[in-house]
Amino acid sequence: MKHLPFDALMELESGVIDEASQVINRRLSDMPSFFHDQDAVQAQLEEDPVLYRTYVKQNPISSSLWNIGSSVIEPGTVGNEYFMTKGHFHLKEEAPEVYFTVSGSGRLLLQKHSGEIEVKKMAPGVINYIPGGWAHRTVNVGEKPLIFFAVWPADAGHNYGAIEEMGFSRLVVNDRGVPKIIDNPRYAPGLVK
Ligand code: S6P
Ligand code: ZN
Repeated sequence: MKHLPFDALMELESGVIDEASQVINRRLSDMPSFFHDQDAVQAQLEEDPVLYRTYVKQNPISSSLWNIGSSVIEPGTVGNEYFMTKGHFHLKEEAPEVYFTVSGSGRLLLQKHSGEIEVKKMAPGVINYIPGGWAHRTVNVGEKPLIFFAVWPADAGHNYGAIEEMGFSRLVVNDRGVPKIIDNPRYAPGLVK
């Protein structure tokens, strides 16, 4: 298999990767069950805000071993829960990932199947290493977009179902303007491997 060099340009202001091969827009209606306050979800579904966008660039000439991408999470809340990504395990469980935050302020939730959880800060310049076997979700706790760059093995794949079923054991909520980590009352460990 041939692996050829390629370049990409990420606009630092917007997080957009030029000529991305895939652009994913996620609105509230794409993930209503992921938020704990279902009354707030119903109330905000009419407006159906875009929560985040992801730009993925694959080697256009040969299949590459790595995907590169960026994500832009808008500021805002559903009820008191900050806008966030769905979160996922990689289908290929051992596949790791690296995030580099360009701008904004966030939290990275990391959780293993065993329930072990860690919460990391995301801020400009911070590099987060996500080992294989840890589900990962990013949360924008600031007032402007949270923009980060990511690199991960091209064959990692995404398992969203496990997180949709069991959730993360912690929620990140806006408590009078301050981000707070609280227990998730709907956390259902053991439902899914
Ligand atoms: C891919 C990587 C990111 C996320 C993106 C959106 O492995 O972790 O590019 O896909 O941040 O999150 P999610 O959970 O909706 O895929
Ligand atoms: Zn990932």
